[in-house]
Amino acid sequence: MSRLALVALTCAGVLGLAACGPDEASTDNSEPVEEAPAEENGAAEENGDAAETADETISVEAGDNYFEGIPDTLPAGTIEIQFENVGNMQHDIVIEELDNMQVVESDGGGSDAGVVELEPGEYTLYCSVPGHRPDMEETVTVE
Ligand SMILES: [Cu+2]
Repeated sequence: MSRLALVALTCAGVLGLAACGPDEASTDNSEPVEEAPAEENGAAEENGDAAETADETISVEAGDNYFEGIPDTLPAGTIEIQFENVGNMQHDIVIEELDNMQVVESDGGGSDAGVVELEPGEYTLYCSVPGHRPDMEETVTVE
């Protein structure tokens, strides 16, 4: 798609057609501010919609009984967890250091998403379903 087409789409969608006369469309250099952030977001975040408020989005898979996809380190800020439970049992992710806050939870075969604010430090993420924690516990360093 051409740059002009992108500008036109952006204007039509966000500002309305009235704001997009021939003047603005032809002065390409005067309005790069409007479209640049949108393009950067699209490139940097895999899930455009969900990522709008999150600094980082991670995808975690849970099974019977394991976690996959919880990173060793995360940047401080707003973290979105997209949770997919491919097991048969219920699983969740609870953060011990945040008063055992449950961020996501799902029955077997389901999914969930949750957002959590993390300051720098060490966090223990685990599944709070009785008996699961020994196999489902990960330490994450937030920096
Ligand atoms: Cu579990």
